[in-house]
Amino acid sequence: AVFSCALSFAGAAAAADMTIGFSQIGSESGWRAAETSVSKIEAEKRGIDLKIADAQQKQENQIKAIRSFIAQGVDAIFVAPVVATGWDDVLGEAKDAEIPVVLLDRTIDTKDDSLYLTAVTSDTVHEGAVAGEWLAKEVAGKDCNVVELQGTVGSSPAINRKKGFDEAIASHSNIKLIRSQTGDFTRTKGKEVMESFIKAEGGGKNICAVYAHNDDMQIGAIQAIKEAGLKPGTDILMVSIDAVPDIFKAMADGEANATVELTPNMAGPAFDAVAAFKADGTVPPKWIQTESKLYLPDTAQAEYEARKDLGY
Ligand code: GZL
Repeated sequence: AVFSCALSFAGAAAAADMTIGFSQIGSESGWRAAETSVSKIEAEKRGIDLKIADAQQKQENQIKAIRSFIAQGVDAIFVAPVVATGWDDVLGEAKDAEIPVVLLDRTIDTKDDSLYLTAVTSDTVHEGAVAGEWLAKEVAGKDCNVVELQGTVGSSPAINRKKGFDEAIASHSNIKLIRSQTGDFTRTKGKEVMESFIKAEGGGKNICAVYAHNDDMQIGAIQAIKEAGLKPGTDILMVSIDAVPDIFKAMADGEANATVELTPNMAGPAFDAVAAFKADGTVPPKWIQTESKLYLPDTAQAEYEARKDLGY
């Protein structure tokens, strides 16, 4: 927070005539849609020409988009990397063209962190830990079989949210992770996988909780649980991540129990970091971290109201 408000006037002026290419993953979740709409608002505020390329969740489309932005000679490139590996070559081409790259909301596996100026992301391991610690506290020592809906295979949030949750429940022998599968961060897949978990676990009676790596898969799971004749939020505890309006609606209806916030405004701090870098060479920290606050049903209605018009 200190860094981003240290933006100099020169930085603000530099922003005004910048063109930035944004290789966006797609619109797999409500959160992703909000990130796109918020990045447009933030660009508008700064007079930045933002060109967004939707990759339909395919890495090859992101690589094509990045190459096109390089050919256009944009001032900077933002990437939300759909998976963590396979970026060194194309980001090396951006580096050779002296175009700064900023990673948004996900990170990459690379030995060469000079390939990007900074990464604006939450601590996704911590998000998983917050979810695990909440569940441990909620069940208070009672036996609890958990099923997990993982995000996109190979993406940094899916890898890290699993890691954080596993570490948090490791010291609670009463909590057992009995099934874990990817729902690819989407409502449809989240529902399908939850239906298979319910079928495999005694019609759902054997399931005490669902941990979903994002709220969209959790909303699909809620539908599956209700169609199986069970009550999500009471028969089965529901904890997930993103803090999208629809999870707050579910909480207000007693169908979800906890969510961990992920701000959709990753682009704002990224714009400011690039503007300062362009204006006077200010090098930002390699990681600009956004916060991960836990939300419970007691504030659900107010949080729903606060988010419902943000383009989720
Ligand atoms: C996490 C972000 C994830 C969201 C999902 O930082 O990359 O991608 O949690 C989205 O909703 O699909």
